[in-house]
Amino acid sequence: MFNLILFGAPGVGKGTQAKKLVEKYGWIHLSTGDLLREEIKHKTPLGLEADTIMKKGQLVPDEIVIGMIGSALDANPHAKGFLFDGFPRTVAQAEALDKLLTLKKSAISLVLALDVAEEELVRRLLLRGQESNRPDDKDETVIRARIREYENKTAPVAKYYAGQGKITHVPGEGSIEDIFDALSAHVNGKIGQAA
Ligand code: B4P
Repeated sequence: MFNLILFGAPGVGKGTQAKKLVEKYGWIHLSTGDLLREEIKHKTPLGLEADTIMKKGQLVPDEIVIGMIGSALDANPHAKGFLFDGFPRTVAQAEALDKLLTLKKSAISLVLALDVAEEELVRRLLLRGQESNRPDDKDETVIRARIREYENKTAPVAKYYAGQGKITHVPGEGSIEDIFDALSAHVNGKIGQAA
């Protein structure tokens, strides 16, 4: 089983590249952002709680997202691999993911981290805010709060995977196709090593 984490700040291109990668490699796409937005859409108790937090640009509590990922792993016992998009976002989530995968006799194969400058992140997210209904993309103050949350709570996750020798950094500025080709080359290299 091949398990990839796409890592990076809000707006770095995780969701965009994840869609293309799962189409190419046939993995199951697990985006905690998408799962949370589904809960919000259906006005579930979890969704109502997450909505207030996400509108402020903060991270949803670890136990909620870890529970969602655990259920999604259980729901796909025959998957050939998973692409984790927007998860893990804290070291506690990363540790929980390692434990969940160990229970399934599996592990993270590779972490690809996209790097983009802050002003470009803000530009992209404000643009998406004009084109979509995402309330967290409409206000620059909220976007910058998300980037601060990333620096404080999510960036340390990169060190966690560096300690395991699993993380590779890829430039996230340029055309979507060129970035996709670079990500695919790293995946192919890793699959080749495993074969
Ligand atoms: P997410 O849904 O994960 O969203 P995101 O990080 O803001 O965006 P993403 O990175 O996927 O977007 P992309 O760059 O593809 O999270 C939203 C919120 O959910 C979080 O703030 C948090 O509250 C909560 N949450 C989610 N997971 C959580 C977790 N594990 N723990 C706790 N809380 C959690 O796209 C951005 C824009 O850039 C798009 O419009 C795209 O078209 C554009 N773009 C992409 N690539 C480009 C390129 N190369 N050039 C120009 N534009 C590009």
